Amino acid sequence: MSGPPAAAVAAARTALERAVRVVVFTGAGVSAESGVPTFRGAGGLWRTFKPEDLATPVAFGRDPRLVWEWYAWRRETVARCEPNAAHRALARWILGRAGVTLVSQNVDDLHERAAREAAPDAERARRAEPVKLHGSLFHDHCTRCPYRAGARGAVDATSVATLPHCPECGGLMRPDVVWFGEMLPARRVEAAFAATAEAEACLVIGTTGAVYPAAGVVHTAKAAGARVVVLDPGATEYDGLADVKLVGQAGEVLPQLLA
Ligand code: BV8
Repeated sequence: MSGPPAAAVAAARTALERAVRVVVFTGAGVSAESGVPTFRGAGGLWRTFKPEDLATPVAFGRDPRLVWEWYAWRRETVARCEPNAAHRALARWILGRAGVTLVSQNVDDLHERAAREAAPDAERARRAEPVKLHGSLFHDHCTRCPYRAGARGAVDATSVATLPHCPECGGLMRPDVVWFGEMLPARRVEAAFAATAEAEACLVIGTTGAVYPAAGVVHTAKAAGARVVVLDPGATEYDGLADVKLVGQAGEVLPQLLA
């Protein structure tokens, strides 16, 4: 795919350089070139699986083995993937300037991995780590007590008894992601929308903008007067409010745009 016209990239770069505070909002598309399936695109997860069957508390209550099998498969798939040129260009750019808040819908931890690769230490890496609105594939939390931990080892889904259980209270563990019909973590929503309300530019990468309340981030930025730059090879819900639309792949365009 040939990239966006140079004039569009220049206009986007100017919008980002002029902004003291920037919000970057990402979706599954930023990880597509790493081999992580998107949700709605060709080969997208929702083409094969129905979200209401797998990504809701009701589905988990109905058949926790099926839901755990699916998350274990996604975890193994993502664990074999590497951050791509888009994740890396973003991490370098954020560490190289002030005033950028990265907000992501992704649960694949590839932004975190790129931040840790790019930063000299964990402390500084945190500046390039995203506000994770929808959680992480690589953490679990107890369905009964506040216990939460990094995912350990393979999941044995042969029976409910073999599924991960809480070492504190014996309750059934579940993936630490936000399912449909569930509230997002309040502190993360506050952090994302606080940064958005005062941003002069908003860079949107690889999202259809169809899932709320996360999708509201870009509308809030626009309403606050931010210049909106949308990078996506396809059509998105944000095209109508974009000041600059860059049609292209994140891994090809971001290294140019953020150089
Ligand atoms: C809630 C974690 C409240 C789990 C996810 C308002 C209006 C309508 C509906 C609602 C509304 N408010 C709430 C709802 C209901 C619902 C919702 O939004 N439904 C939608 C489907 C209509 N929202 C909720 O349920 C939310 N909770 O509202 O609670 C509440 C609760 C209780 C009581 C009262 C109120 C919770 C939503 C969170 C769900 N969890 N993920 C998991 O991953 O398993 S959502 C999940 O899907 C992702 O996190 C992400 O958010 C979404 C996928 O979207 P994208 O990332 O955009 O991916 P997609 O495939 O769509 O697009 C990829 C894009 O990349 C494409 O544009 C493509 O062209 C592009 N691309 C492809 N290749 C590249 C590329 N771009 C660049 N480079 C490339 N190489």
